[in-house]
Amino acid sequence: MSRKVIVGAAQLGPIARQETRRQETRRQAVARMIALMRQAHARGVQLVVFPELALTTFFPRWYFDDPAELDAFFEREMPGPETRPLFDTARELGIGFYLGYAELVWEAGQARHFNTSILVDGRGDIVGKYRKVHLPGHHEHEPWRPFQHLEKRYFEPGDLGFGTWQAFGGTMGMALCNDRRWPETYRMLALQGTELMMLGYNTPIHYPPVPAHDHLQGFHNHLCMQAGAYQNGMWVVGVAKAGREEGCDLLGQSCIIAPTGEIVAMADTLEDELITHECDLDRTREIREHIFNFALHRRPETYGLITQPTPG
Ligand code: ING
Repeated sequence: MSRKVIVGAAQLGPIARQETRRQETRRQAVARMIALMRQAHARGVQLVVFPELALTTFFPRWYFDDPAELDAFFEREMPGPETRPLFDTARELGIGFYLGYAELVWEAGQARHFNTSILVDGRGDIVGKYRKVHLPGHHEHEPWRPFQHLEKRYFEPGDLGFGTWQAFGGTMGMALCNDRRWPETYRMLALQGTELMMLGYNTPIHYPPVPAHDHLQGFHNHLCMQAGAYQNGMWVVGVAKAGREEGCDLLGQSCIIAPTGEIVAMADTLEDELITHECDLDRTREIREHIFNFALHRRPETYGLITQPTPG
């Protein structure tokens, strides 16, 4: 009997920066996400995927030297007062979700900051957590840029590695934004049996270091995810925070990609938008048992360089 899971990619439009009214921003974002969950329920969806940093505006676009101002964008507990309605709705509707958010956690008396995602099941329980491995951007304030991309300053590299979780009838994997550009992300998850990889992204159209590539952002976005899906025989769900957010144009084109690399559903607005697809997890076998049968065809003894520290 085939294992089909109806997946919803819940793209979000811009989220304003209202750091003076922290709760309102979060509450507004949560209310928008709950509306998308209810839309998803009406369409038989079992798993909803939200974007990266889905509770606030993409704050790494600014330089903050006041730690308190920066920490206002982070969640100290999950669920917390403003996010608990998401979990309650998951339980009410029997729908699971992926949520990207900024995680502030105290460990051994140290405040740790991560760009994090969680996987929540249809009972409203957290079944998995991932912390972003590939942090793009820069660490120091670079005033020459029209906007900053200070993920290297505000987040620590993820310390949980690439994990998988048994949920929604199959093996699920998570990633975040820039991770989707690195082939290692997909291969690490596929080697652990991932059948569906989900990720959120906040991708500015303008890339200050190489503006000549701005018009290629959409192409590169799909190129990476379609290649990753095909070369690893897995479903890939990529979900944008989209639109003009605080003056910065963010890429949309959220999509659901089959193990063949085909885009089977794509958003066509830059706002809150739900796209869905019935993903047959057994279709991963057409790829993983043939063209990319790892046991038959891979030659890891020749790949040693890939795990060596980057020279230079
Ligand atoms: N954003 C971007 C991403 O990897 C970026 C950073 C933008 C890289 C444009 C290259 C080009 O999609 C995040 N949040 O990683």
